[in-house]
Amino acid sequence: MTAPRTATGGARHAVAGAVAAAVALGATELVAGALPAAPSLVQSVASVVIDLAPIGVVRAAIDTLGTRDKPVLVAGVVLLSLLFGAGLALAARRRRWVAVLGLVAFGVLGAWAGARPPGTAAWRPALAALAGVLAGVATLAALAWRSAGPAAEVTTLPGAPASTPGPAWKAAGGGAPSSDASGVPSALEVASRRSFLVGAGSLLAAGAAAAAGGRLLQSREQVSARRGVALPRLGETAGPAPGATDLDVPGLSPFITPTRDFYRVDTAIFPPGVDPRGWRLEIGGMVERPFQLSYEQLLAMPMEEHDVTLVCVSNEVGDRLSGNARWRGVRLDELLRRARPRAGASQLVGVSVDGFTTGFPTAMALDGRNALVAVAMNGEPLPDDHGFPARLVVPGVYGYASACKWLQEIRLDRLGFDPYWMERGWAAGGQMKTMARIDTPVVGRRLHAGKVPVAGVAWSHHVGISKVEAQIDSGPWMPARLGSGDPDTWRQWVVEWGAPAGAHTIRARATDGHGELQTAAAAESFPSGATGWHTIRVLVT
Ligand SMILES: Nc1nc2c(c(=O)[nH]1)N[C@H]1C(S)=C(S)[C@@H](COP(=O)(O)O)O[C@H]1N2
Ligand SMILES: [Mo]
Repeated sequence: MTAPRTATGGARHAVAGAVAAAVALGATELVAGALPAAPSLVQSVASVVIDLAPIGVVRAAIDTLGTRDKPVLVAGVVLLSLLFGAGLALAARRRRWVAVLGLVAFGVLGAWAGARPPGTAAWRPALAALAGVLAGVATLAALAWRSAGPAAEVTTLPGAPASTPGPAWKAAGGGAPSSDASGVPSALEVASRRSFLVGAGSLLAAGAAAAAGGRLLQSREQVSARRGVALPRLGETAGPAPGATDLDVPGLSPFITPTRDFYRVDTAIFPPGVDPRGWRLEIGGMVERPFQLSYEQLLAMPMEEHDVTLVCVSNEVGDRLSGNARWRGVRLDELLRRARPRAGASQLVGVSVDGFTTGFPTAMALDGRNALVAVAMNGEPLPDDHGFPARLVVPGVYGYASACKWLQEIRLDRLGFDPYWMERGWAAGGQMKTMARIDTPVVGRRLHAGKVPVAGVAWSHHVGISKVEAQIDSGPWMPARLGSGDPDTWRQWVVEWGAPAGAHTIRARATDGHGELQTAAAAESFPSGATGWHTIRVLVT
């Protein structure tokens, strides 16, 4: 073989390998989607990456990518798989069993990752992996192994010479059947390359379609699991009607965050997709009378609805990892009274179906605040992303310590137990810090001299906001007009600014319901939540 042909062959094998990996992934997704309660193997492998990655790396990823960390991780797993496939096909040019072995190893990894969560039936991920291995090997065979040479491939392309009048065809001198010394590809080579690319392209499309179909089946399964969920009607509705209290300022966060815009932070690649029929909530641990509730029993209990602002402890000053929703659910203190916590049960631990845990002082759940086991958000059953079928919502406590999604157990424990993020160095307790955020103007956006509203939201830890002030450059602090709200929600604020041309610094600070001014001391989010006055620079022209 001449050198140029070897290079072409190498590229072909690499492409064939990458396509084989893509088809293999597509097949696993399709089979996983078709089987009830089977996990996506791509998602499972990504979960392994999250679990095994050093905590600093996970933190850095969340810091830089925010809520996009998961799509990026999944894309990374897919990309690495394609590279692995390409490398494998190259390594297997002379020994095909190397590729078969590599694909089998790939499948075993996927099956293992898929079977890791406790309670998963191992045969389902195994079956999905097997489909992937078979599809991968078949793809490699079709693309890289089937033909002995270009002549064999060209016959698969009917009418090839007539339909390939491209420049290469012309350069080859009207149909010379072999490469000439100048390295110009022959007609047969051009035809065979086309046939290869068409084949590779079609298989890639088939793999993508299989993956999309699998995802669709999986989401259908989750939706059908939730169908027929009838939420009980409330006798009275707490709080003002959604939107009624909004200060009308363009660019300002609405008082109630629409569910689709609500931030999402969790360790799950995709939400677990809980089937409410088999789901039970257990209230146990250090209690006199442990008990269990089915979804129906939970829904039959007296419900309350409250507006509560959730904040993620990873929210740096000015970040958007917070949202305000109308939550409906059963009072946590009622459930605790029924279970009767024992002396020394100083921590309330939330356990998720995916093993994630939260924990905060039991006393906070019993001090009269509106802590809920929530089943609905903004008038709808909780979406999968936000914890279906039930989650904890505890005013004034950061999400990592309290807001357990896909809740499976409320376990009373001692303070010595470290929940998921505490085990990884974040502070115990989790009480929220007072914060004022400037939503508008937006840094980098062009501003015209004249009336410019400065507006945002401010929240405090179950104490509420009594005052927000904004300052332009080193001018006086100007009190903001406040929107309504209660101790457990953020409040919108706005200051009308007559903006002169030039570069300006805008600062905002809040005072809580006890009259305490938000600290100016800047601290990053780790380990107990960011502090400092949100400060932005804008240019007015
Ligand atoms: N099961 C589970 N629940 C969880 C988490 C998680 O990783 N897994 N993350 C917590 C964190 S850190 C936050 S800030 C909130 C976010 O809730 P949201 O995604 O509904 O906004 O969920 C909490 N509950
Ligand atoms: Mo969080």
